[in-house]
Amino acid sequence: MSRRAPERAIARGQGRPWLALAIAGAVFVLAGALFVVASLVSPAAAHSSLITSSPTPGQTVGGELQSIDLVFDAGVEDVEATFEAPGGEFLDIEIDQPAKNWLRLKIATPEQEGQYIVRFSFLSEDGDPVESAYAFSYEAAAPEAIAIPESTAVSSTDGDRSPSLGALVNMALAVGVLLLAALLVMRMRQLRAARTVEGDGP
Ligand SMILES: [Cu+2]
Repeated sequence: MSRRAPERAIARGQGRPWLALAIAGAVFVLAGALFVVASLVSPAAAHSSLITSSPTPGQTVGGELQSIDLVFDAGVEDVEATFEAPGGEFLDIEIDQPAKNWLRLKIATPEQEGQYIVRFSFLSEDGDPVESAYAFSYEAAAPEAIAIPESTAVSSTDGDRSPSLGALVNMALAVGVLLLAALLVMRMRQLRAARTVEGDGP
């Protein structure tokens, strides 16, 4: 009995490293594949949504309002927009796009006071079609709309200047998977060590 135990321990010790290596290898390959896929997919995965506008939704503005600015957190394409006056009449607009995430609807200063509705649709950076609308009020004597500083609009547009949330999530995922792999390898070693000791013992 006492002679067989060490033999068994050796036999196990020879078998386990392959299993541990195979599992660890598989996890590492999977982590690598995940990381590559995630980094390929993420630049196109941004869903563009409105982050700021001028006038802002619900705001009452006055003075010489000649443009409506919409700033998104990612680029927009194939933009369509309408501008509806208080009486339901659709006014002429000209759509300008100073940056890929920045729309400027050029309008004539409203002649009527009341609620105006801005409707817009576009293709998101991830290819999703988006439709949205908001209202603001115009009263000639009210303060003018605060223009969106160019730096705000352009810096929030540029995905290259700061890592996007998507990229951070991907990095966290990759680190998590690598950590799991490391833990797994450690656990396999512990188990093997424990079994070797068990086999040696009685
Ligand atoms: Cu989307």
